[in-house]
Amino acid sequence: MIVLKLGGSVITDKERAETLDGDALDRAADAVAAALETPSESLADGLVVVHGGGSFGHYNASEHGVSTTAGTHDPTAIHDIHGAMKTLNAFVLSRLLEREVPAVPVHPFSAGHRDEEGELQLPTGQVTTLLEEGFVPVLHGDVIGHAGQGATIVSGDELVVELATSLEADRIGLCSTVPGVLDDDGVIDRIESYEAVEDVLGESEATDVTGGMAAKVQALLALEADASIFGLDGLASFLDGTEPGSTIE
Ligand code: IP8
Repeated sequence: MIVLKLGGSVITDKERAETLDGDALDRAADAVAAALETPSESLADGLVVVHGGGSFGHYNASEHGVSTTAGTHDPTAIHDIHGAMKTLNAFVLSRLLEREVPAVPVHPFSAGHRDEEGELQLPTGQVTTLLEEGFVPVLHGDVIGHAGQGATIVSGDELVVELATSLEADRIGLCSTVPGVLDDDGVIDRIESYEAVEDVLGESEATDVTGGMAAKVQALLALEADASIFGLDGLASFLDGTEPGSTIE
């Protein structure tokens, strides 16, 4: 099976609070729908989609001073952040449903937590059951209960890592605003270690409480399965079984 992340910056306008990039989301939904119509081998056991926050979660999170480590006990902050993410999730679901993709929501706030060490604990029984029943579960970066901290942010990237590990994903795809991890010569085809790319990895410029490309690459390197980072132009070919963009081994 495939775990696919649609970056928040891809499907939203990250410069303007709570603004969807409808055209980009349509293109992503078209690619997913087309791939599911004639599934490649790695799609035979299903697809889990995770989307990030973009302008829907990060503004609320930074307004309330909440990050992956700085928590809140303010229920209003939790409602604001979770509410924004549910709004974006509803947009993603409806664009997929319009194309007859059997997409259903799984909200991390109600499914998991962080323990005292800050480790994400995410039971996945609902996701596997939904997959086996032919659905496409759609999760998203969220706010989540955190022992000793109230609630903190869980990024879509963390969810991807957790899901890929516990569901033993065959392939992992991160659809990003860039065509891959870039150095001066363009897209880096294969990445085998963090040290090899450390110098070229920058931080995300727009409001982002969960870290940029460096954090993504580090997390993906730790995974058993190969992961690909690619732009929207590469999504259809990734779902068809090729490795566009950068492959993190
Ligand atoms: O965009 C974070 O998810 P990400 C979501 O995948 C929130 O980092 C609520 C800020």
